[in-house]
This record gives sequence, C-alpha cells and structure tokens, in this order.
Amino acid sequence: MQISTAVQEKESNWLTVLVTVAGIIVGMVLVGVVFTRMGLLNGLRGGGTTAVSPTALAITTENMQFGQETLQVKAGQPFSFLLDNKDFYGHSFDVDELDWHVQMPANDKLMIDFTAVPPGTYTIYCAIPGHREAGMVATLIVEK
Ligand SMILES: [Cu+2]
Repeated sequence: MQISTAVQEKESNWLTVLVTVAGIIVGMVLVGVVFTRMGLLNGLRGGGTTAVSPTALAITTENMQFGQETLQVKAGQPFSFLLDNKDFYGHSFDVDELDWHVQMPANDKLMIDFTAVPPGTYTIYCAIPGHREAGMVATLIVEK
C-alpha cells in the first residue's frame, strides 16, 4: 500500500516536470516567433544582410553608379539609409556639407541612421579617386 502510493506520487511528479518543460519549450518558441516577426534576430543571422526598416531608403551602387539619382527625405526627423554595394570593389557615401563620410565595403550592405538634417539640396558622391568623375554623384533633397 505504501509502495503503491509512493509510485503514484513519483508518476505525478514526472508529469509535473513534463508539463513544465513542455510549457518552457512552447514559451521559447513563441518568443522566438515574436522576435523574428519584429526583425530583432535579423542582425544575428550575419551574412552581410541587414534588416530593412520600412522607413529606410535603399541606395544601391552598381557598375560605378548610384542606383538613385535623387534621394528625398523630410527635414527635422531621423531617417535611415540602407547602403547596398553590389560592386566587387568598395565605394563611399559622402556629403561634405553634412560631414557624412561612410565607407561602403565591396559586395556588402550596411544600414546607417541619421538624425534630422536641415532642409536643402546636397550633393552625394563617392570619394574613391576617379569614381566621382566616372559619374558617382547623386542629389539629396531634404524637404521642409
Ligand atoms: Cu565609388
């Protein structure tokens, strides 16, 4: 009698442990799904990919050209650029008036966040010798 009670208690303890473990696993999976949906894990995956936030403007460089001739942002609010260099050599993203000088590694993407900038029309260029002359120039318009 005593033995059988002990066995029953043991079994119910096992069940409690199982239910707890299952609960933890389900919880972790749910948290993982939420984080993935929020894009928080994208940066951890590596491989040179960067999450694109909906407000980020993509700027591509390919064949010694900026893919976008004109970029427009609103003055007085922060914004992000996704610099996507598709060339097998490096470029740079320079705006002298704003003191922006960002290196763009070959075949890589990077996200840069900017704080608000004053309204105006600015010249974007690549500072690698010869690239600006070859046409790596674009215009940044910061609207009021
Ligand atoms: Cu360049």
